[in-house]
Amino acid sequence: MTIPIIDLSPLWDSSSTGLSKVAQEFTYAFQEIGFAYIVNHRVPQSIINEVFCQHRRFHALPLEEKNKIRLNQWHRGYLPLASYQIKSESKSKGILVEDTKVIVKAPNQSESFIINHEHFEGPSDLKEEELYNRFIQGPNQWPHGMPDFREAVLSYYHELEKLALELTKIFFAASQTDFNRFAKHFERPSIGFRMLHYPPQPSPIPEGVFGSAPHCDYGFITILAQDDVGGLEVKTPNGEWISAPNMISSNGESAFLINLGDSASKWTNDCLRATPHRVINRSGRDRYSIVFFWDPQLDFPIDTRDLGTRWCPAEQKPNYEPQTYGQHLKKLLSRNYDELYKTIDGTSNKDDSKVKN
Ligand SMILES: O=C(O)CCC(=O)C(=O)O
Ligand SMILES: [Fe+2]
Repeated sequence: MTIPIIDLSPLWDSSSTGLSKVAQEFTYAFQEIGFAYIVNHRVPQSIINEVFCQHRRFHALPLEEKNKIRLNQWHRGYLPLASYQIKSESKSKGILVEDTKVIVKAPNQSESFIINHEHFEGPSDLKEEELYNRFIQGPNQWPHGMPDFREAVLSYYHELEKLALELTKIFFAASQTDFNRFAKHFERPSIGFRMLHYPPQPSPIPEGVFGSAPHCDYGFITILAQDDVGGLEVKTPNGEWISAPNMISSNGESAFLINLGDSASKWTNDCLRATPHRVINRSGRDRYSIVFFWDPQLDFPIDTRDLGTRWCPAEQKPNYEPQTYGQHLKKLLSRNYDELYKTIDGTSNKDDSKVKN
């Protein structure tokens, strides 16, 4: 089994036939394997090159410098090497695919710089502190004295916002549902943005030690860029792990890898796959990747019935009860990061009442 390549070119002629052609390829990719490369994505290569250059600069800083912006309770900032261990198990169609408790023996062998969307949700008369106390809302942190870093990261981030919106339209076309009915839920999306550095894992690599332990992403759509070191692996439906290296398309541009998160899969009643993936850095070299998690607003209701009958016929009961994206995300994030939040800030994000519904 190989990871399909979706050429986005037909999308840019703005015709509905272009969109439906791409949507067909998207449907095939996400019914079959749950990962795809996208080419002709229109993100300038110069912006990709620059963000990777700044990515390396940031992680080359002394630990003391990076620790000045340690991850805070808003889940923004620097996450040191081996500081958290994945605990959420991965399911597909309700069946356990990765039993994390059994498989994972050590924290993830990576360090990250993380920013998220910066807007704040809530009534306009709420005070800033109250907005910050809402789940996952808060200010980003930036390394001091590195304006070029910030500029490169934000240029890339804004390009990926545009691309993610196009991918969302493809998702809706694949679901035979009018995107315009849902567009408002993506006006202030929940975005997670993570620049990961994986030092070489010392050989022999013990079983259960991963750069990134097997997991499914939590949200809607993920867009991944990586260097040429390799190490990312994707689990096919028949249980085989296949490698998903960086791909340079025929026009010389880096392709992106895309995948769906749990919430998108649940929304399609498990018809489109959220696929487990992992990183093991066996290369002996440092690996750098950038992950862009694009999700709807936190108050977005995930309800299969809203997608008409494309994924769940009217007479069939959906596999999941409706819930908001915020409820879904909070459950998964707190499972994996709760201890970390406590150790850094003495606070816990366990209190569900802070999720905005
Ligand atoms: O670094 C990678 O290639 C994958 C990272 C990943 O899967 C994640 O952060 O969710
Ligand atoms: Fe992931």
